[in-house]
Amino acid sequence: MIYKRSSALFAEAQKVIPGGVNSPVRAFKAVGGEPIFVEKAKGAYLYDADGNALIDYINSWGPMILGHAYEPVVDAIVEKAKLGTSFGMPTQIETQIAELAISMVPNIEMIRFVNSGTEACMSAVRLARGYTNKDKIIKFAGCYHGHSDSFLIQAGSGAVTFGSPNSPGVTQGTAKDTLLARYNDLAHVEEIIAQNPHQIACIIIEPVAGNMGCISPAPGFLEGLRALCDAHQILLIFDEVMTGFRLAPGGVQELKNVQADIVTFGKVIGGGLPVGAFAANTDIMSYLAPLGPVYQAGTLSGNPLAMAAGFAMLSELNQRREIFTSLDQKTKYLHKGLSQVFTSRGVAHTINREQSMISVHFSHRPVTDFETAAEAASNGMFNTFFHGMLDQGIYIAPSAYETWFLTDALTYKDLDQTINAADHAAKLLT
Ligand code: KE4
Repeated sequence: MIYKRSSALFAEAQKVIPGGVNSPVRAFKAVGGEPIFVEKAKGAYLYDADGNALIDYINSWGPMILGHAYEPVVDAIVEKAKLGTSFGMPTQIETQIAELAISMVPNIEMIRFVNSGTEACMSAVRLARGYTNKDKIIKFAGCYHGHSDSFLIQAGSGAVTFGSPNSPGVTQGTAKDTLLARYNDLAHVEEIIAQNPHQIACIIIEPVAGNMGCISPAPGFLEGLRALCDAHQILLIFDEVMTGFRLAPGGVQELKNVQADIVTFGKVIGGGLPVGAFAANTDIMSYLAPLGPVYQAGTLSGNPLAMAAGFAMLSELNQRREIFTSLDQKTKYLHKGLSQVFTSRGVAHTINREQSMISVHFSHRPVTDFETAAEAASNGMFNTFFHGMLDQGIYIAPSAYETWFLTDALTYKDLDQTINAADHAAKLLT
């Protein structure tokens, strides 16, 4: 594949944007090489600045569950834009998407829209602290909840890739209130709670993790967290920015039948436009300004274009729930094909999958937490695999700490092409 134009665009970008990108993980720092500049996309395909067609397994890190430039979403944005793009005043579309989201997701009665997953998670933690009148939070090593100070304590995703678990700029005053637990280790959570009696406002977790590869909760783990939260008056926050409206219409609460107290959303809920949200029962949400004392605000929160895009996306997913089955079947097919390829090539591997989230780890050991994910990532095999796939026209996440997100626009022909590409890339690993 030729990337001359991307390379030239990258050189220009680096003069005026730090690292030439507006989000670090896009910079290919973890895998080496230069980022690819995309020109347009349609369905399961990206078309880059050099005219290469790539099968996309990032899909904007999750949102494009129905494929790029999905017509009902694009049409909704275009129609809405003709009526004005932002007012800083309430509009009916905000109520419509709120009602729809609440009808799809269990255990939520009210929802507040913001502009990113970071904002949703940051606001959810502030709400939990305000509601419980306690300061400390528990998060899990390898989980990423956005770049708010309280979360950049051995975060997953980009922060891990850059090997700066505690980002400069995060004060000790902030860091002291964030307690770190091991994912899938209930005893460790119990120990932390015992060490900080009556001080913990919330436990925030990716109920299916996606920022250290895809890692499922061990059987009983989420249920155990629920019981601990009930016993110690701690709020359980499910960060469903990635999993919400992707793993099931009602997200992981529906999939695993475990109830969170607050749920955060992003990505799919915005249909590709900047939207985040957090939701809970009326009692908790009534603590939010202007009703209650916990302040939270945003000029573009509930922006009509973003709401129209999200409403069109959620409406499609709500009406055509067979999409979730189709996505699961396609991902299962890919999982089987990849595993066959690696096995036939004698490449040690672990593939983790939950519905349409999947990740490949070149490790003999199961990947069940940050430590095992980091160990698998340390041998450099993923980076070789990444470039091998890219050379075959398959675009997967440029980091071993990320997850592949499938779109229902993928055909089985695309999946076969992906499996064949993996066979070529696997040869580079032997
Ligand atoms: P944003 O602020 O990037 O919209 O959302 C933060 C966030 C919160 N919670 C979870 C579970 C997330 O996965 C994310 C963001 N995900 C990364 C991909 N792993 C975004 C990609 C990027 O940083 O460019």
